[in-house]
Amino acid sequence: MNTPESQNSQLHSTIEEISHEFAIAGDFVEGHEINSGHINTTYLATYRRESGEIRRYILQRINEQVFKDPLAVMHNVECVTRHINWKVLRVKRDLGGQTLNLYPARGGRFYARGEGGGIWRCYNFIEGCQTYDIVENTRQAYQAARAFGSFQDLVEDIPAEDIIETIPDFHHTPKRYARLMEVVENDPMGRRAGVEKEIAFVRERAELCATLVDLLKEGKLPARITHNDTKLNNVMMDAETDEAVCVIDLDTVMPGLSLYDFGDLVRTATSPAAEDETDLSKVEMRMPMFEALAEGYLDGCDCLTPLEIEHLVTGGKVITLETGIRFLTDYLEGDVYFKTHYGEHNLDRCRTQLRLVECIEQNEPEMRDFVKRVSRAIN
Ligand code: ADP
Ligand code: GN1
Ligand code: MG
Repeated sequence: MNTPESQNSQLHSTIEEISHEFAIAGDFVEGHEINSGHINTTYLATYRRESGEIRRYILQRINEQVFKDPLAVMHNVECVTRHINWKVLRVKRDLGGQTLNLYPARGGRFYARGEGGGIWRCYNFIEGCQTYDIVENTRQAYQAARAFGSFQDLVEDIPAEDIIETIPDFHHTPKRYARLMEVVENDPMGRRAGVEKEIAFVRERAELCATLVDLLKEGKLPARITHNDTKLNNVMMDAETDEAVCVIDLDTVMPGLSLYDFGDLVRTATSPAAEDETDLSKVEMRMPMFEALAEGYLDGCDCLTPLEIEHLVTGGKVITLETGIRFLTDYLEGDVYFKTHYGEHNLDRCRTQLRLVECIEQNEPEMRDFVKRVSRAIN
């Protein structure tokens, strides 16, 4: 029978089996799934060493629907973790003392093939920390932004040719827009009639989509190696002090624009509403959070050009619109990309994003003024 107990013991044996592929010492104690990400399958596995010491590990299966070439993802993650460990040692950046490390697997690789051929990897569990889906105070906002800013400086000198573009045009917002319009046209699931308002909202902002990509094309913004998925729950924060300890989720580290990285912090750390909140009156631009983000990012990152700083707010607006577009596209396509937990999940997510775009538009002059003031104070 498929009871919760039997499901649990099945999960345990899956986790134990895959963890045996990696260089982990001791006996398996327990395991469970972590559900905060939208992409990979993530398990926490606990082991007891001979000495009695408890050690925890993250086991993760790369989502091959999203990452068509998982070994290229592993190549990038290996390169980035090695580079960061080197830099932390040589340049002694204060990163709270924990970095992300891959555990070796059989055959000298850093990945193992699970049942059905899936690619798994194993990381150290970042201890004493937690992730947040919603920022509770300005200290968390500042800390998260400073960590991602300092991550930008850490990866800045990875040679671009060492990194594979695992999802081409990941943050090419005009292409995301064009794809949405294609799906709207084909309407494969017959869902279009229910989302005309959202489609119109996006259409009205077609020009905004190209703003940053155009500046890149014109050579006015630098192409950098960036994280590309700087949502709030991709940074581990000390559970007692709220200090940001370690940036995680390195799968999308690729050439990109720093403004999308700052922007995704604005998208995920300014509103008190969950990404899938259905009461849109709760979506809000909290200026103190935005201010803490701008201060934190600028404190963490030394490499930004004046034009990048000038466009920090644009970054927030564009990626929030882009993420709304991506959720809407996935909804119209039948929920094939993001993990969803109910039928209209992607649509609910899309609506909070579009509402937040409006909130950013309403607060834009104030946000831009603040960036000007804080960047003058730093220089
Ligand atoms: P996804 O791509 O699905 O978002 P993540 O790599 O972000 O996958 O992992 C999902 C969640 O698992 C994170 O939000 C975090 O809570 C937890 N997690 C991932 N890696 C670690 C780690 N090394 N230590 C502790 N928790 C982790
Ligand atoms: C996904 O993997 P996760 O949950 O950290 C997505 C991001 C989106 C985000 C929206 C590889 O991030 O691009 O902005 O969901 N990651 C990928 O919440 O597509
Ligand atoms: Mg994640």
